[in-house]
Amino acid sequence: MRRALAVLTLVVCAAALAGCGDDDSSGSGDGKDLAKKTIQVTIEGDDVTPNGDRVEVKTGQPIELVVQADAAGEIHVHSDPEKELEYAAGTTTLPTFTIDKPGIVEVESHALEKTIVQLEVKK
Ligand SMILES: [Cu+2]
Repeated sequence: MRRALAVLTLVVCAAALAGCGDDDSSGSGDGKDLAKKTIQVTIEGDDVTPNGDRVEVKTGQPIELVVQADAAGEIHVHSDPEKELEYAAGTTTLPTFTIDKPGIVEVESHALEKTIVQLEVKK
């Protein structure tokens, strides 16, 4: 399972060059050495896992949502600016994003009216 996900991540990175392997880019330096935080999300009917759990991340840390769903839908990230990330039926690795401000950022499914995770963003 774990190995399969690692392979999947590599494939996605190869396909979407942006956002991956930018170690030598001239970024702000904030979050540069932070490991990517991958959050597995499962959506089946009206059930969402995780279901409102707190997940600690750091400002600037790359966050990746891997969604396994029985139907296509959309995830809403209450960051600033907000993000709407679409997923397909099956397994979808959503584009990696970062959050620059400390605070609580809710990740929701509006269609299901559920909070998936609350990102607890710390400096
Ligand atoms: Cu929302």
